[in-house]
Amino acid sequence: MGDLFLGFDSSTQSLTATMIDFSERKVIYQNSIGFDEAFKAKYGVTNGVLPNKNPLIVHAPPLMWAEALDKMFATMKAHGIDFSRIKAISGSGQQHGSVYLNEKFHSYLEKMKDSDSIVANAENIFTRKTSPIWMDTSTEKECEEIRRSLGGMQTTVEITGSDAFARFTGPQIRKFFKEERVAYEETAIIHLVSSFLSSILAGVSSPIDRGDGAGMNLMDIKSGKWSKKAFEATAENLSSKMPDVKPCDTIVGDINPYFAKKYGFISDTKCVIWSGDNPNSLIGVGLIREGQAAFSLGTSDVYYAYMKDPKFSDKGEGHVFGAPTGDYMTLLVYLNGSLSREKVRNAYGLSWDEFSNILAKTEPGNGERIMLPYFSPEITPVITKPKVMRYGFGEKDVEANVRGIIEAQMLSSRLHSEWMGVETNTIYATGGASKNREILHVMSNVHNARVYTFAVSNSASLGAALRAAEAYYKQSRPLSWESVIDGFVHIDMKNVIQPDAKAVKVYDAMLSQYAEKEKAFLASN
Ligand code: XUL
Repeated sequence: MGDLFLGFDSSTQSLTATMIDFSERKVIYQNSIGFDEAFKAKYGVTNGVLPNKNPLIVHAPPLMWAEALDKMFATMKAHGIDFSRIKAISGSGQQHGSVYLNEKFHSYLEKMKDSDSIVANAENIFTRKTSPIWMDTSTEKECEEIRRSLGGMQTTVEITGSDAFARFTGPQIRKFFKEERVAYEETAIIHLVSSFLSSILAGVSSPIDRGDGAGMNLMDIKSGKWSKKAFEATAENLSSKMPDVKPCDTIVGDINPYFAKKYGFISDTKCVIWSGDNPNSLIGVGLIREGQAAFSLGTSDVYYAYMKDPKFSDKGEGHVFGAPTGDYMTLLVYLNGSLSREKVRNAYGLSWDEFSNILAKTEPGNGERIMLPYFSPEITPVITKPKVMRYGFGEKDVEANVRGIIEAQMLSSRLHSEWMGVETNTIYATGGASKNREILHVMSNVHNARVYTFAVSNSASLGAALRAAEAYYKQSRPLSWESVIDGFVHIDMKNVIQPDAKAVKVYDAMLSQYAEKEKAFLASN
């Protein structure tokens, strides 16, 4: 029996816990609590978020995230978990979401130590009752103001690692500052989802980690410190409201006595700073070297990679975040992921098997037919007025549409990741659609890379548990990241997909055609 470490993932729709036995190199417990199932009646959420008349506004109740943490511990206790063996805990938060608190947050955390409820004394701690999250797109105006004040898109990217994006925290803070000035002035602390939950767990207001801090348009990406210029571009007096930003291996403190007493933790169980879900996933899928990328095919598709030194897109595409290794990671988010694949499948009444069969029997390159797959608004590239474009075929041609959407998604990920300047030879495919091997063949051929799949899911909470272990051991005997992840990342070696040289050639030639079509569409849209 070895040391145990616990990792959480507080995502949009659920809280997941992953517990590992570090010396046995095993995940020994996994569980998820869906927010709707557990809290719909109390908090009124649907898919984890609050309904709003304005589709651009997407908020969630922050106290629900804290309550879920308590509920998870209670569930684990009921499952017979021995909390006294857990040495350290960390977690992931959905990135960009923000929590606005007044001075009473400190006394709330203090009082919690002797309380038996996580919600007691919490009703008056928030200056913004609900938290804007990453799905909120209501801050385009504030993005433009921040961008302009920082000297344009390119300098915004070079200072903060990303252009100003609607879902990023800085633009959300600016909107609050402009629209609710009194409440903004009453705000003493602005936390991310990650640092808010890190605070609850440790019983003290937590710093923000450098990995997640990079998703705010407020941090200087190269120094890993807050950017004075970005603060000034965002809101008055912001520096007094922001927690410190700290490296990803920071130990925030010992566990909040509230949890120690209620669940039987030893009092010096370490709370390691929480990070964003994407930096944690980087570790959870084992991306610790250049040339490796991961493609998560889910509701939105996310393409991300480890990066040694920061490089920036001159078109403002994608993001550079801090990696838990102390280096960097890059990320592209596509809103037209699974939902768009499903739209095509449903339009022709196909099963997923039939969809795959069409991919298997049709030729790479789709007979020079190209689709631009903007079924809904898109982030990469930014499309606000969605439209599906079909070049050389019509809506009725089932086969061309099926191959068209998958090739478009893969060509777009290659095109828009070129600025990362990394020759990708390995892609780890995760997410629901990674079960579809025909989709992975297209991925492999478009990127000319080997594609691997995984036996383990929940990469963000696993990554958080591994980060907890790394930070814990660093106190006495630092471990290399190779040895931290060794044995935890289970790649399915029997089912590796190798690129096919002929198809690779077809896609090499098709890339510039795709880029031209996209450019023309963007110019006219
Ligand atoms: C990343 C992003 C999402 C959220 C989802 O920039 O917006 O991946 O982190 O949890």
